[in-house]
Amino acid sequence: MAKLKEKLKEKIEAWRPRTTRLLKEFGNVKIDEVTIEQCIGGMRDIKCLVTDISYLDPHEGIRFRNFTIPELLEKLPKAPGGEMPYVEGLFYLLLTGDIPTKEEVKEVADEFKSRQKVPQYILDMLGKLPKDSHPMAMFSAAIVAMQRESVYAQKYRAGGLKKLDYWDSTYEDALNLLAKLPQLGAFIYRWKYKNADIIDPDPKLDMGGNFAHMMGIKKPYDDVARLYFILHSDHESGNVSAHTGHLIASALSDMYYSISGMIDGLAGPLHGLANEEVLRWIQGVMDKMGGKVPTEAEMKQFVWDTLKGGQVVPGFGHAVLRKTDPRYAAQREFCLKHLPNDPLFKYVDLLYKVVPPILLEQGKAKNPWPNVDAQSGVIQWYYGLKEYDFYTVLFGIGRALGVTANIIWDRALGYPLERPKSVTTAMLEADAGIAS
Ligand code: CMX
Repeated sequence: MAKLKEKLKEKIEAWRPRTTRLLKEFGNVKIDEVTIEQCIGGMRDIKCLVTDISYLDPHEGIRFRNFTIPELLEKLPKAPGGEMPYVEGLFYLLLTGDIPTKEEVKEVADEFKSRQKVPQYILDMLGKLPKDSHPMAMFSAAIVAMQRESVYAQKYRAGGLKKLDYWDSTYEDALNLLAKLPQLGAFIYRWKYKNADIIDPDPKLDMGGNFAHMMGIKKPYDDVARLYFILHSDHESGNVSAHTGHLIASALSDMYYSISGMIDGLAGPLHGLANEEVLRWIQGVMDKMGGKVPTEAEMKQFVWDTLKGGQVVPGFGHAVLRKTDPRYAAQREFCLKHLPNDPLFKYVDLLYKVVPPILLEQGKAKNPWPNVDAQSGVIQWYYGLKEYDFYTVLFGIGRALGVTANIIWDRALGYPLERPKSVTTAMLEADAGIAS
């Protein structure tokens, strides 16, 4: 058994009694109550999911296994000659809670390399889709079409699999799938936008390095890829993509179904697609400005026009955060270091200045500050990835790291089928004392 899996097994066995005890001895303890506003309003803030992999504090931002983003970027082992940590090390941390050594990172990287080859039938299938299919639809279709590879589904069907062992073959599915996502993403990109001039994976490279190589983008794009995948990996369990993955897996659907579904949720403009929307919005402004950077007053007018047109300002606001997203801040720091004079960065920087006061003045958004998506397109654009409808695929590759880690733990701790209860409007009216 590989060392990571062995270590994970030990961690799981040590953790299980905590969950079992909570359920058996304290199952009736109340941790929250639900209002009508929460019931109609998308279940905001209701505490009804458990994960130990990341926690989102509204005023601090995300912690992965209790580490903030700056701590992670400092502590995780880095690729030689690069500024950013190995993505494989982040995955190790998400799964085990421990910062890996260089050797432990190498072991995960070797595992990924041995599993990275995407089956030819998937590449053939992608090649038959219409060229104007959205990259997220292609990505999701490719993942679900690989479902026949699921080790867990095969074992489940064969019978005799014990519930406490579900996590083991789920772990195999996670590694098999994660290892293939960079090639799948890069294939979609090169097939759709680069005349199907496909670049094969390089078995010597780590996940970020290999992705940059297959995309055909030179250094430091390998570091950009590492940064992206790490920043987007997890944001606790209640966001649409993570929650969708968890929900599907709770029916004991395998990793391929779960991750394909989570990609579909990520593809919404209120969620991961916002990074594409930000670029589309800025391009619209640039066209109107004939390419020059608007003055503050002009930019304010564009923002107000968007709001008055009934649209949201993409890249701003958040369902949980109440401050500037630390994932935004990490990317802004990267921009200040590597591309401070880039015109697009200047646009984004100007938006950082003008949008929050406008959203505050409008008085609707609970959080006027930028989220991860406000900044992420700029770096991609700068390094030559200008096809912005591809950006959410990058988010998806990263998010799969967190969602797969969560699903493995869901299975390890025996979390049951998810099944919240719905009520009718008449029942809510009765609760409110206004029933006719
Ligand atoms: N621009 C304009 N209005 C906004 C806004 C924004 N950026 N953010 C929130 N609002 C509005 C909402 O549309 C809502 O209006 P209505 O009452 O008319 O429906 C009101 O403010 C209250 O919303 P909220 O409670 O502050 O925010 P939600 O939890 O409902 O939604 C989010 C959160 C992210 C969907 C929302 O802020 C938004 O639409 N932002 C723009 C899209 C975006 O950047 N999404 C990416 C989020 C990060 C990610 O998941 O990738």
